[in-house]
Amino acid sequence: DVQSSIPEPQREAWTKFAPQRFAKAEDFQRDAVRHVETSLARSMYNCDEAAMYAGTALAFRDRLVMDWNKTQQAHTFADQKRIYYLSLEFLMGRALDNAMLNVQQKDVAAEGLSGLGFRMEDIIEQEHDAALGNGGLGRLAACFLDSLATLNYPAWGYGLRYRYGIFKQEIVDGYQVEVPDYWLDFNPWEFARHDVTVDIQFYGHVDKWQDENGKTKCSWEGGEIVKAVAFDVPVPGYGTSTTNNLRLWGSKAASGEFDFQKFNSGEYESSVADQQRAETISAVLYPNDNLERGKELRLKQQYFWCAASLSDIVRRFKKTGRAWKEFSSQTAIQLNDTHPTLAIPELQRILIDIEGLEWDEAWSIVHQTFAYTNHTVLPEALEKWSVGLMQHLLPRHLQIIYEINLQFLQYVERTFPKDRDLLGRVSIIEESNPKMVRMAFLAVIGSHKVNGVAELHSDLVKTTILKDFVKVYGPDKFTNVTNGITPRRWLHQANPRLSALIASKLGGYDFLKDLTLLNKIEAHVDDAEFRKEWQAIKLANKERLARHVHETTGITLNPKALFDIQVKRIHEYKRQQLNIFGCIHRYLAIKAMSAEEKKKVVPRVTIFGGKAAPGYWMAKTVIHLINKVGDVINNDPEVGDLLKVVFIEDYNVSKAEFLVPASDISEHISTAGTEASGTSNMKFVLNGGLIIGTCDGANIEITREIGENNIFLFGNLSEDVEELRHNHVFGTYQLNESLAKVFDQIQNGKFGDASQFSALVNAIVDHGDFYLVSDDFESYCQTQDLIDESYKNVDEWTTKSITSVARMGFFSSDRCIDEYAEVIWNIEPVAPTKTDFAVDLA
Ligand code: B1H
Ligand code: IMP
Repeated sequence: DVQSSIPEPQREAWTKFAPQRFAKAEDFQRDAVRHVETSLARSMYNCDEAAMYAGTALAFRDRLVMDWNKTQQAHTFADQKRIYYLSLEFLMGRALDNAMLNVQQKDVAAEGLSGLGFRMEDIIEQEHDAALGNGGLGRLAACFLDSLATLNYPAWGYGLRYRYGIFKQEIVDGYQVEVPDYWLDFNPWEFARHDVTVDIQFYGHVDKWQDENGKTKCSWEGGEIVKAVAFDVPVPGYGTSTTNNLRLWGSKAASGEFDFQKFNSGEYESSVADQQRAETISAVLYPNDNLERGKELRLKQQYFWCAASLSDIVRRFKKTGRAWKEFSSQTAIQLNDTHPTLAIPELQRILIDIEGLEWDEAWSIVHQTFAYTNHTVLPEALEKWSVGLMQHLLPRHLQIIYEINLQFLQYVERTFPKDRDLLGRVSIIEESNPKMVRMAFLAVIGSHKVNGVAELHSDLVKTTILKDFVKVYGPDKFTNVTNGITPRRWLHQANPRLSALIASKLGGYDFLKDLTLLNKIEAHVDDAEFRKEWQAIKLANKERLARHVHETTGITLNPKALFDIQVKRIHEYKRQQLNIFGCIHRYLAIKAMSAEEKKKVVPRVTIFGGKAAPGYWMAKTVIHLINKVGDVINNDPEVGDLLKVVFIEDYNVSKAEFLVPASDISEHISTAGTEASGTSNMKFVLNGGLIIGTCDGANIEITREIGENNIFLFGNLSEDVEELRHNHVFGTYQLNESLAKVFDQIQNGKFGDASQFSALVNAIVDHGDFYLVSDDFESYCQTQDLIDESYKNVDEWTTKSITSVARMGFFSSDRCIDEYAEVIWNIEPVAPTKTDFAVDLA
């Protein structure tokens, strides 16, 4: 066998010279200094913070890589079923802090850095975020990778190596301006595998012929080839040596660097054109959240990434020498939304056209292998591709999709012979002009399980967009896995002082691996010292945020004020407009107050942050309004400390890490039934903030866990939405009175040129108020008043805060991944190797 094929003396040398764990600060210093000198060619005379970040990252990378190699070997030897998580987005954020904490060597490094004249916080700040995602969907994928490694599952992520992640947002005169995010200048966390490449085909045509047995065969011929190159990123688990792999594909021209013939004949520009065309595929992340826009380059990205990943997965399976019928008991592939749905016809194509399996045998392997997670029921986000575009780009796949559809529809017809309309409703092909391929339907048909991401959402999936498929397949194919978040990044890393306080009461950090242990802090809810420290931590986190706001905007915040935060992508369904209208309402109320009345007001700071998709004009208008309202309120001497409105530029994962611990209240106020889950709601509560929210997404389960006394719910319910919308269009609907006064101010030019904001107002007044802002406004404002009252009672507030944190154990992504592993993937962990390298195993 492979293991015993290495002779003993070689084995000894490898073991002896492999990098060791840092036993003391000096060990860390030795490696960091060596890397600054030899990897960067710098010296102590020009070692700035950026250089010391690089030295630190490389010193830790050495440890990670040792564990990574061992893990990959162990997983290969274990020969167990693996899970492959296909996601077009991985919103990883920074890696160094996470790596230091996961291998439990941050203290040693901090001491070492201080001896070298640097502060840990400054070094961590040097790192560029890996922002290969839009929002919740991409960050969920990142939390899942953390949990998969922590729980020792044999798992790989597959994604695209975008040269440009989500754009950087600048606010200029109150408007969003997008700046490209080139993040690869120095990225110590990726390993280019120039030897791991896959040729990916596009366009061309399909040849049909009869083989020697008279069987009809198809092959995809011609077109163009682009090369996929693997870039691997190590993903360390917490307190385990397991370090999994995230493989990101970069694109480059298949035919070497550029066309020498053209170059030599003087056509310099066109000689590089092919190369540039190829590299364009992985150049940039599409910046849309919950919105689909049928662009050819996006479809190319999707196929490029699916085909490269499947080729890699199939290659790895074939190395085991197993029979094809074992493929799905060795391989689980999770589709993160419909973006990787082309993997379904691609695997079918590989099996029938290349490996020579029969259709039925291949299809049973395919649909046993895949499972599909739906993340949205918003119609504008459901992917459809025109048949014409697919015919042009992927002619063989379109044929296979038609065949899948035919067989499916024949089955439906046999099973429900009387329901003729059903066929049209469940067909993968929408008979519109132009005809469209409905990717969600293909994903459902090609998967053995379909899940939503919170209970209400999973119910809505079954009763709305996939209702007919429940009829066809029965309810068991559909399930719920409520989202979760990693407590390593979102508590331990983001809020180290709170994590330490909890650890002091629980006798250690075991809760970071089993978050349900948090419930034990409820026993300390009356402990005066504990409560004092709890409050002091929140205040310190708010002071840190206030310093950031002062440094970046010049606005002075009172850290004792109630900090109210809404940070997430800007979207009409998330209703930042409701929040900013609420701020104007509050402002008008303060302006109307006597000096005596003002004394009773709870000072409030309302903080917004988030990006609008560059082409989403209404969302950009919301950003503009927030900034203009902030200008007026923040500079009104009659208001002073009582209200501040701040927009934080360029919200990203790293900013979330210091915003989340600084909230008293956070807002999760989507129109009921529109937010599939939300995950920042979980992050805020885990850090001792309370929530104002609608009965939507995971808010409902958070309420069930923490108790309805500990959350501020308001607004209409999802079952009422349809009728309310109908009333706007056909009923005798009256605009809410307070909201009408807010609109008067906007229209009078109080916040600058009124015409700039008319679309926002008209959407509510004239165009049916689809997101029901007016319907929920009264209830929203009343609930905000209730929050003020509650905040005045510091003791009561602190009790709510502690109790809520204690009851958040359910929302760990570890629980979530264990559910996927058991219910959907049927995979088991692989025991971590005992190594001398990074982590001491108990
Ligand atoms: C979510 C998306 C999404 N749902 C299309 N859908 C995209 C759809 O680039 N696109 O075309 C990008 C993203 N993102 C979010 O997923 C939900 O809105 C959240 O409620 C949920 O918490 C999150 C994770 O499940
Ligand atoms: P792949 O599955 O061929 O892509 O290999 C991924 C990783 O698994 C390699 O980098 C090795 O660390 C490990 N690996 C691959 N093949 C073997 C093997 O035969 N024995 C032990 N480890 C292996």
